[in-house]
Amino acid sequence: MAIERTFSMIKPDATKRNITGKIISKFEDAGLRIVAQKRVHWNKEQAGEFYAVHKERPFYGELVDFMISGPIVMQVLEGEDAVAANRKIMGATNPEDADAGTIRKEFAESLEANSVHGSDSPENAALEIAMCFDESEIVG
Ligand code: IDP
Ligand code: MG
Repeated sequence: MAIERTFSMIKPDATKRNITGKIISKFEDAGLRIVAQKRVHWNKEQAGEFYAVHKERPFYGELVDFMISGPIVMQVLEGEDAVAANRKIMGATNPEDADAGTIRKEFAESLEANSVHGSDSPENAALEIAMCFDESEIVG
């Protein structure tokens, strides 16, 4: 196993409910380190660009509107097998399918408002990190 970096976001449903600390604890308790972090409020263009991969899916418009409905917290997580480890800590996309103890099982409100985003591959992690952080903002 290698030390890896992945991109993570805490979504507007979670910032709204003031539970960012509870979510961040899940990453740290599992051994991932936060090596970059910032709170931002995206505009439609930024959210649309980030989720462009889902442009053809029926929920794209609603997803973009949800992602600009409040602030988000972006972070770079570092640790062993960070991409897969983060996906495991997050749980399944639909909270109804998520395992006990995962972030989405404990905190998500719905399939859309599911509290966190995490990169799904090392390649996408690199792209998403580069899209959202300058190299100088990442402090390992
Ligand atoms: P992931 O976040 O687990 O990687 P994706 O399939 O990449 O899941 O979908 C991106 C995001 O789009 C999900 O986290 C969720 O917020 C939203 N989403 C996915 N499927 C649906 C759907 O069927 N209806 C509404 N929103 C959805
Ligand atoms: Mg995804």
